[in-house]
Amino acid sequence: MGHEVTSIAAGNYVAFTFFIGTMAMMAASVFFFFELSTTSSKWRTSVLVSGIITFIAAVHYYYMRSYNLETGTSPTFFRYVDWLLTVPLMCVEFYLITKKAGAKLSLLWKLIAASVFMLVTGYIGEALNGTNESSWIWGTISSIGYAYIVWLVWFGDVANLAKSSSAAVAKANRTLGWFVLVGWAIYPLGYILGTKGGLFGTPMVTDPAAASYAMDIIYNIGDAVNKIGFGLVIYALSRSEE
Ligand SMILES: *C/C=C(C)/C=C/C=C(C)/C=C/C1=C(C)CCCC1(C)C
Repeated sequence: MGHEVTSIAAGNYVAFTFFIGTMAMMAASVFFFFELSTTSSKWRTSVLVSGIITFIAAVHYYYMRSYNLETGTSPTFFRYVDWLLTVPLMCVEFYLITKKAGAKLSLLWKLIAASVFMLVTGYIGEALNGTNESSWIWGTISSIGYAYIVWLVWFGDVANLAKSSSAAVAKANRTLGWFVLVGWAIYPLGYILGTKGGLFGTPMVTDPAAASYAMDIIYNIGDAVNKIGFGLVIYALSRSEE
């Protein structure tokens, strides 16, 4: 512990963002869980899912922080396990808010399938091809899943159902849509900087250690913005509409 604390304090920015990430995710989980008791039953499951998302992330961040301190490398495996659990749960949030307007389970499965496709191909690119020039090909394949989610939320079934729902749901969906379009775009940026294939085969950061540093910091910022931000949009919805 003493050793861990000193090596975080000694200007290790990556470890510091893992540390802050752990704290932020823990604090957000406590907040969402405690607020459940004053949340109307209509929105309780949605706010609960917000808390589960940040809680799962808090546990992974705790592990990733130690992993990063002990090995000095990116915790790629834990990162993707976290995402494989939390991103489908974010898809569940879209399903839950549009369910009353008639969202079917098939829509939930479309969202989940697209997110798993995006993440599995991203993992192949990062864990198995991150140190060779072809990583950009996997990043591009992964982006197809990402683009499909953006499309569903902005123009597809999610958008249409949200529009035919209450004004509060329509507004929440638009805000969540911005998170998916802009907030989630932080991740491919981390991937471009952190893998050797970078931009169409050209490494953006040539030193491998610096590349993995850049990638972890960007992913950690992305997670804080998106997981906590998503949860707060759902929370605001639960407060604006009883
Ligand atoms: C809480 C975690 C979230 C919201 C993670 C989202 C991750 C992505 C949107 C990742 C996307 C990627 C691409 C679009 C291409 C390159 C590979 C990925 C997996 C980084």
